[in-house]
Amino acid sequence: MLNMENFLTYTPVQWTIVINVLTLGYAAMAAGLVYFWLTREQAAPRYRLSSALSAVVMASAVLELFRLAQNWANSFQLTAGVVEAGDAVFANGFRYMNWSIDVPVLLTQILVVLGFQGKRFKGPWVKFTVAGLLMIWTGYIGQFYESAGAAYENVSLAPYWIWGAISTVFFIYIIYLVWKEISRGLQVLPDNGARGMMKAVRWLLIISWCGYVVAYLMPVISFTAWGVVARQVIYTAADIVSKVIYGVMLGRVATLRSQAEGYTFDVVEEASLGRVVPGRR
Ligand code: RET
Repeated sequence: MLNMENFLTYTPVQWTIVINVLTLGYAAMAAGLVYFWLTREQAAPRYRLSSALSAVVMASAVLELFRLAQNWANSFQLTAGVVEAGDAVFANGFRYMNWSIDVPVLLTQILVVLGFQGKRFKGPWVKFTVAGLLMIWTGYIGQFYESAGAAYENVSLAPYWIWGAISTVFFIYIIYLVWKEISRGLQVLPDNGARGMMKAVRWLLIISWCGYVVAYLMPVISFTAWGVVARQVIYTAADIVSKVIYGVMLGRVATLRSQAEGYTFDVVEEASLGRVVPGRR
């Protein structure tokens, strides 16, 4: 069964807002990729994996969001002043496949920045990964039923609610774990801004992840063209906050922590070669 996007017609303005917002999405991820690559040495080697993980998230998101924007462009055609469904199918499922990579990686980043090692790392890592994948894949099944009732009159909306509810159980478990692990990790963070930043990360994660839930609910909130526009705007905002801004903040925690532990990053002029190289003191 198809996503609600396929059953509606759009004004040229609505269609354009969506393609523009989807483009902003992958442009922001490409910008993030450059940022995380260029700033990777600002943290001590021990915490540098955080930048690498952000870069992994960016690369997969650029590809997925680019594919999704093309999918939007190909799925509709302009006929007599309105944009209506064409031959291709528009599928938000691409997003869920991208989350299968990004959610475990984003959660792992917390453990890296908190400096957990050995069993202290592996225990929560396994829980984060398993719960994250189950949250996404159960929601993936549920979203196939989102147009039941509204577009498929004889199909029940029940599977949509049931799979959504199962997914929410895993979501609540993840939020509980995030809260618990960060609260424990806060004690080892220095008081030079790192601790405050990590507390902010906790809230940023919870609020931005709720955006994905609102997007899932959009077909029952408003099965309209403006509902589609709102959904793609919410997805994009949630993506930029939960991937890019989150990564920048965790990178900052890693840098502040590295500084408190005696690591400094400087740019030194190599006079003989006349070029600027990164150096460490
Ligand atoms: C679903 C289904 C409905 C119930 C819940 C959901 C939660 C989704 C979340 C997704 C987070 C994605 C992220 C992606 C970053 O790349 C699956 C929509 C609770 C929380 C952070």
